Amino acid sequence: MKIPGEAHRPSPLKSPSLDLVERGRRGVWVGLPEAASIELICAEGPDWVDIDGQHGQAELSDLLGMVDAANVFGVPALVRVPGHDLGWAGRVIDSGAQGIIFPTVEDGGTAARLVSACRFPPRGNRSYGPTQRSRRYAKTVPGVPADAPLAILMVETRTGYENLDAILAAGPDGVFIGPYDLSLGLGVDFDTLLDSDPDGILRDVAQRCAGAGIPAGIYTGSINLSLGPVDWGYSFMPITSDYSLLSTATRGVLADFERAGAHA
Ligand code: 3PY
Ligand code: MG
Repeated sequence: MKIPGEAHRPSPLKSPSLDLVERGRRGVWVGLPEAASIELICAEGPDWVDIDGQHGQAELSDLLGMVDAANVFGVPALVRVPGHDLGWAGRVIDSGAQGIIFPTVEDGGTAARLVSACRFPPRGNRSYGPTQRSRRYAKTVPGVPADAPLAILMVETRTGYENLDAILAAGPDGVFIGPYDLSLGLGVDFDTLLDSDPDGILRDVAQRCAGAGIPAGIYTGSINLSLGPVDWGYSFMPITSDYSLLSTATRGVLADFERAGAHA
């Protein structure tokens, strides 16, 4: 019988911790469902990766290999889930992810429910399943596993922004702005929102998160678009993605080849 929390040969793989305040600025967003591409990316030393289960292609069964491929390089892996399904969320954090990003959180009740799903009792109501996999549980005593995974909530609508205080009151480990969705909701162009924050909403979110002692992050996807948010107090962001790296690198090589005069 499997003894909860114990293994004859414990895994040598350590679960890296994710510091969203001091080491969060050089994240990489991953959409392809490939452990091999995560491995290539993590060997270059980003601060963290996020496996995108909302708009990317990864399935639940891909996560174990993908998270391990990041962790083997000491890189923490987050997973963005497609929605607010708590069963799905439990399986994602059981796969060993260091944190979970929930999209489109719009009110305090939802925020509290999602944060609770990431914490074991008595802090929350995450279910304990040590008979399946034990190596990710820091403690071997059944019933007192460490509350490791970070619960990060996305604010990406006007309603979410209006309810920011209630969302912060749920005690998430981070708030993450989705500027693509938010720009649609606000009727502002994406680049303009990140460049100049015309209505001061991004600055306001960063300030209120700082007031609550909760790290603020934002999807930027590029170095240039990260400069404003870093200035405004955002401490974690993905500065590129696997999709973007592949397409820009391929475009560059094709253009270079043409410029070199070798194109048929
Ligand atoms: C958004 O910008 O809306 C996002 O969800 C980023 O992935
Ligand atoms: Mg979004």
